[in-house]
Parts: sequence; C-alpha cells; structure tokens
Amino acid sequence: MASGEQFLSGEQLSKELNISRTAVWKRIAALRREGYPIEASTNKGYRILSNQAHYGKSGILSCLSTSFLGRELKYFNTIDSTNTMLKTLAGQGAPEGTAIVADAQEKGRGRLGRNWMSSPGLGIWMSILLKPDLHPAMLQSLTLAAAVAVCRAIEPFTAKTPGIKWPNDILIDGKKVCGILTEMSAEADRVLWVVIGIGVNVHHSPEDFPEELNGSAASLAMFGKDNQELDRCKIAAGIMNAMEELYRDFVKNGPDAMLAEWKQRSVTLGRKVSLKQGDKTLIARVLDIGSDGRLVIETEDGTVTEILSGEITLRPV
Ligand code: BTX
Repeated sequence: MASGEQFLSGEQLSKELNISRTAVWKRIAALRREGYPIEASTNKGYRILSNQAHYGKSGILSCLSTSFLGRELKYFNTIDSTNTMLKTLAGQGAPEGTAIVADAQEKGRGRLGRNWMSSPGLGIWMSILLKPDLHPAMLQSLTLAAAVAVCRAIEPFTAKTPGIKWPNDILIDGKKVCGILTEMSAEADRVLWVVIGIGVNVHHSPEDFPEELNGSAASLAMFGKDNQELDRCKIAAGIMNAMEELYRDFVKNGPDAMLAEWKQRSVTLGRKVSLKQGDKTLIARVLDIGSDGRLVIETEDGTVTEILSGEITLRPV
C-alpha cells in the first residue's frame, strides 16, 4: 500500500491485486481492525499513514514463504498460552502447519511447569502444529530442528552470533534469548501431533526482565545490529520459513543435515557442563549428540552415557 503523501485508489488496488472493489474494501477494513493506520478518502483512495511495522496476522502472512506452515494462522493480542490453545486445537483435528501467535501470554509456560515471561509488545510468543510420521523417540530431534530454525531467522538481526545450548535454549553471549517447549500426543510407536512453542525475547531492555532473570536472560535488541529494524513480523515468519524447510528435509532424508547444522551452532559440544538430574548433579564433558537428540557425555570417572533430558549448565572454559 502507498505510504506518505501517495494515495492508491480502490480501482488501482483491485486491478493490481486482481480482486473485486468489495474485496479491497473488506481487506482494508480488516487491516484497520488489526490497528493499521489507513486513511481513506472518497476521491483519492487509500494511504497508510505510517510505515511502522505492525505486529499482527497480515504482517506475518506477508513475510511467509511457506507452503503449509503458518498458512492457518491465528493471532491474539492476549492469550493464556499459545501452546495450551494449540494443543486443544490439535485434539480437535486442526491441520498440520496451524500456528498461533500472540502479543502477550498470561500463563506462558516453560518446561517442567516453569513460567515463561511473555510481556506485551516485547517478544514473539508462538506455537506451531506438526504431524510427522515419526517414532516418538525421534521427537527430541524435532526440538533441535526448531532451535536451528530460530538461529537461522534471528541471525541476520543480531550483531553477535546466537548459539544453541542443549536441548532448547538459544543463547547470545551466554544469555537466553529464546526458549522452546515441545509437547506431543503419541501412540506407542507413532506420533499423532507435536506442538512446538517458541518464545523469543525481541525488544526487551535489561530493565524489562525481573531481577531474578537479570544476568541470565537477554533480548535481540540488546545485541541488535545498527540500522537493522527488529520487525517481529519478519522474524516470526522467518522462523516458520526456516522450520518448514528443515522439517521437510528431516521427514524426507532423516535428521543428518539438520544435526550437522545444530552441531555447528552448538555452544554445548566439547564443553564441560554440570548436569542436573533430579537432585543429583554430575560434572561431565559433552562428546556428541545422537540422531535422536540424546546428548553423549563422559563423566569425570570416564563413563560414557547418553542423556535424553535434564538441565545442563555450561562451566567456564
Ligand atoms: P525452560 O523451562 O527452559 O525455561 C524457563 C525458565 O527460563 C524460567 O524458569 C525462568 O528462569 C527463565 N525465563 C522465564 N521467562 C524467560 C524469558 N522470557 N527469557 C529468558 N528466560 C526466561 C523454555 O522453558 C521454554 C519456553 C517456551 C515458551 C514458549 S512461548 C510460546 C509457547 N507458549 C507457551 O506457553 N510456551 C511456549
């Protein structure tokens, strides 16, 4: 749409978009409902009054290049949790690729019942629904694929390279800018659906984080590139674009290519870590990652084991 001084008439828009004048009018009305500042003049047509990227459904859709992921998109100003809602929709038979994006979550969830801080206007809180023909044991590696997708999408916007801390944290300079929560429904040997919830801190300044997260959490803005506007529509769509590409390859050719990229982006491999499992803490060196997403570690007594879950802390190099 035209911005600044320039108007575009309903007729021009209808020709350019190959839709009827009524359809143009309806779409303008929908954009206005989403909050776009569009001026309408009976004689001159329409013009948008600000080029400020507006976070919402149309903005995200306009940046999508996927064939199925995110095409069925629901956007909410406020929601309890995008994962909770998408799990309900999945249970009701929502199609693969359905995505939910919210500007704020009142009950954003992390793993193991933890909270995920999801304030309005500051981040990307979204969930996507996949229905892979996979054994449940391979699910962990889909979470790894989501972490790779997030890295690909945020990297162009940050002055420092993001890295992946097993299994699901994206760190910049050692601080968490993104968390991923994967939830699924499965039969003994078949996944029915997977909901991948992704939370990215985008516009936060350090003061936007509560005291207990100061020092451990950060946002893209805190590592922003000069002159690079952090457009949440572009980044949210970028994550879906990258995820569809990785997912297709994963389902068709297996996880090898994705894992190679994960390894390259990992800040965990080769590192000494503390591993918390229940109330036990082990010190170990990370040797590798298996194709099912298990971490291969060597503990201080030389024992090599694989772990599927647990909390690791990177120890100083
Ligand atoms: P996690 O269990 O690895 O991380 C949760 C922990 O991270 C919290 O206990 C807290 O210490 C810290 N934390 C909380 N909020 C933030 C934040 N905004 N930035 C950095 N650190 C934080 C990670 O779980 C998985 C998070 C997934 C969030 C998405 S958002 C969309 C979707 N819907 C939903 O309810 N959850 C997912």
